[in-house]
Amino acid sequence: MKLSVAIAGEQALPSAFVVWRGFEASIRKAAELGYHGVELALKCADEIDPDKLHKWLKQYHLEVSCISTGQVFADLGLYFTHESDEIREKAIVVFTELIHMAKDFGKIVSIGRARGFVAQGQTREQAEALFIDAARQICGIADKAGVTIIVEPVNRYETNFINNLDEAASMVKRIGCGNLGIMPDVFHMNIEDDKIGASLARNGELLRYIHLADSNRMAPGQGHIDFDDIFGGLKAAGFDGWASIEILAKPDPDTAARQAAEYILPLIKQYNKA
Ligand code: LER
Ligand code: MN
Repeated sequence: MKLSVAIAGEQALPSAFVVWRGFEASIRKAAELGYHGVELALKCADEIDPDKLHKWLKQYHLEVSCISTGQVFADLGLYFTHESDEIREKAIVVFTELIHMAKDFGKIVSIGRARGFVAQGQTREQAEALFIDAARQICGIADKAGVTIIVEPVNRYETNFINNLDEAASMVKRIGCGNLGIMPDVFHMNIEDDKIGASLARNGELLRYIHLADSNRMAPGQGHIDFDDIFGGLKAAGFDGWASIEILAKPDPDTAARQAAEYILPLIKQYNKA
């Protein structure tokens, strides 16, 4: 397992849930703290110059773990359950560009809030059908590019659609694409799943990536989540992918990132030895 930290561009909204903003400085600081990679929270591919990104990653010996897409929803207002064909098609265009970028950077693209939700006046079946259709299109494009797509269950206060790992797993199986998996986020799991470690183990075959935060969305170690339970569940699942720190930048970005690295890096070292 390797550890990354979520970062975004200078202009990203507060809802980007990243520790640092500004790509070059974030990559440098992540390397200084011992992270192995950075997760890029992007709203579109032209937010970042690929040549500069290659240069900074090489200079600081870091990788991109994943491109995450919450801002496609939160900033651009695009999502896959929208009743408008035009909005859904725009969402697919933005995802297609991010998938092409991911060919060179991380080979994983997340579907977080851009999955959408069950809107008023829409039935759950209608929302599911729209999502399934869009997810199959996205996965087809990603498959040709050698990219994996991951669906993130998100808690009930943010969406009414795909809240826990069991729901994500049954949706992923219905969609039926080999390059589609799940990205658990333990902050959401702490609200929605029965037991975090047990749910990770039970859904292990579909885990491709994981977001780490504590119960209060502060750095791991600052709340009451049991990280031994999480690492035990991941071990039972045979997980060997990226864990990524996605937390509030409190008390300040540098402190939060340092607290997370100091708490999780030793656990990862131990995990990789066992
Ligand atoms: C994004 O990864 C996330 O976890 C969500 O809480 C954003 O709404
Ligand atoms: Mn998350």
